[in-house]
Formats: sequence, structure tokens, C-alpha cells
Amino acid sequence: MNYDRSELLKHYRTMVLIRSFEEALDGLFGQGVITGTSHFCMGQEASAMGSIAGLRPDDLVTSNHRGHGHFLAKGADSRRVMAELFGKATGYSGGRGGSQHMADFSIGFLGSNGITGGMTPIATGAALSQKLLHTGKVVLCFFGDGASGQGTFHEAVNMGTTWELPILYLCENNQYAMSTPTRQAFKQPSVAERAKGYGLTTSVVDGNDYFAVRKAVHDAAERSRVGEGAFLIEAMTYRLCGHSKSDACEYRPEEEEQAWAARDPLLLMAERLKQEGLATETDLEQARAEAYQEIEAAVQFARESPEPDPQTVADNLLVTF
Ligand SMILES: Cc1ncc(C[n+]2csc(CCOP(=O)(O)OP(=O)(O)O)c2C)c(N)n1
Repeated sequence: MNYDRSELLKHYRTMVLIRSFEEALDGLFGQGVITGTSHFCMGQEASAMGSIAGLRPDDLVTSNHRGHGHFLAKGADSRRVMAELFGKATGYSGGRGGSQHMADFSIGFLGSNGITGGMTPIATGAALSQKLLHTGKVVLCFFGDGASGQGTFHEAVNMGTTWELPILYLCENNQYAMSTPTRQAFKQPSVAERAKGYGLTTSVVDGNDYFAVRKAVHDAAERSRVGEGAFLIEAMTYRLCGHSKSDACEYRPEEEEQAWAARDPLLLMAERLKQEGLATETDLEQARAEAYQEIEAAVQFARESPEPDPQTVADNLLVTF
């Protein structure tokens, strides 16, 4: 693949932005500024950014409970994402949705919800629309290894592949569903192997390698776009944090955590960019500085934003068509 140097730097910057967004959130939870819970995607930035880099900008994306990275990679305004976490009126859902309920149709981000596997039927329905309306758009549906055990997932994947819909099911296999390792939950832990039974074209990639994910998604998206039907890509990755804010993550072997930390996607991308002469250390330093500044500005925006007006509490509860 031919890469545009400035685009690669921009994507590296976005991956740093995703990491620092959640590091800032972590601090804000610690101070009690933000309450409730959140599922961080630290360590999964390459599967988010690499996937979206493999799509066309007008393609559609659905996310899951671990979705900050997906949304920011698709082009969300970090200030409005942060404001949503603060519960402020300027947030993507007016402060009502929080971490797991944000969408922006104008950038092709169809949203997420907290129901494990809950977005797979929605993504499949969106792909059916694209097919019927001949839009030429592909839908990318992020889900986790745990979600692959849900009934909704099987129904959706079966429909997606039987009806030859323009959809990529992108499993971020971080090898744990909460504290349960995939090898304990499934006789066949490979999501791609299990999915083959539905007749899908499947592949497995190194989910910590931006370039590998980008190529796998790009190749599958272009085939799906021209009528080859549904694809499933299993991106092998690892979260470098607990499942959620309340998880001290005591169930994973330390050596396993260390091995994956050494393959941190931010480090891998920075190394590759330098090795191939696509960026200098100064370029990377500047990208990191810009990302940190953007997060500072996002936090300030969220702090200064107004609380939702109590008069609007019943707004958007009922949609009429
Ligand atoms: C239908 C349903 N069952 C259980 C849960 C509780 N739950 C929240 S996240 C999660 C694990 C999901 O694992 P996976 O799909 O692998 O995604 P990951 O958290 O690893 O990113 C579970 C069981 C839920 N939210 N919805």
C-alpha cells in the first residue's frame, strides 16, 4: 500500500489523542470530577485507528461499550466527547448518554450501546440499507470476543453473510470478557474459525499493528463494497487496563501483561514510522504535544460548559417519524 506521510502522522497523533483522552479521564475519575463508570480502550488504539484508516471517510461505523477510540478515530470532536463524560449540555448526547451512548451521523458514526453484542444487529440493518439504497458505503461493526458468544451476534452475522451485505465484522479480541479468558469461555477460542461456519470470509491480524489492521480492513472493505458480501476480521489485541473503572485487573498473569505492554501499539507505530523514514523523532514529539494540548482544551471546554437545563429533561425521549 502507498501511504501518505502526513496522513500517517495524523493517525499517530489520533492514537496518542485516544490514549491521553483516557489518561485524562482516569485522573478526573480519581478526583471525583467524573462519576459512574467507563471502559477504556488503552492498548487497542491501533485496531481503532487502523480499521478506520482502511475505510473511506463516508463509510459507516458502529461501536461498543469500549468505544472512545472508535469515535475519536472516526473524527469526533474530542471536546464534545469529554463534555459528554462530564454530563454537560455540550456533550454529544447532551450529557445524558455518557461514555457508552454517543453518535454522530454526520461523520458516519452510528453509535454504541452497553448491551454486549447489541450493536451487531443494528450494524447489519445499516448494511442492508446501504445495499438497498446502492450507496456504495460499507459498514464496519466493532465488537469484542465476549460478544461473539451472544445470540444476537450469530443472528446478525448469519443474516449479513446470507444476504451478502456490505459489512465488516471487526472483532477486537483482547482475550478477556471482563475477567473471563476466551479459552475458558469457548472450546474454539478463535472467533474467525467459529465464524467460518456461517460462510464468511475471515482473517486474523495483529491488532496492535496499525498497518496490518489498515490493510486487512482496506482489502476486505473494497471487496465487500463491490458485492462480495460480509467479512469478519479478528484483530488480536489486549487492553492495557482493567475492564472498567471498578476492575483492579487481578486475574491476568503479570508476564502476559508485560509481554503485551512491550507491544504497545503507540510504540510499534512510532518505531515503524521512524524505521521507514516516514517520520522523525521531532515529528512524533510534535504530534504528541498537539494531542496533549487538544486534551487539555477538551477538559477545559467540558469544565466550562453548562449543565443540561432541567427543563429539557423530557426532550428526545420519543421520536416520531
Ligand atoms: C447482554 C449483556 N450481558 C452482559 C453484560 C455485562 N458485560 C459488560 S462488558 C462485558 C464483556 C464484554 O466482553 P467483550 O465483548 O470481549 O468486550 P471487551 O469488554 O473485552 O472489550 C460484559 C459481559 C452486558 N453489558 N450485556
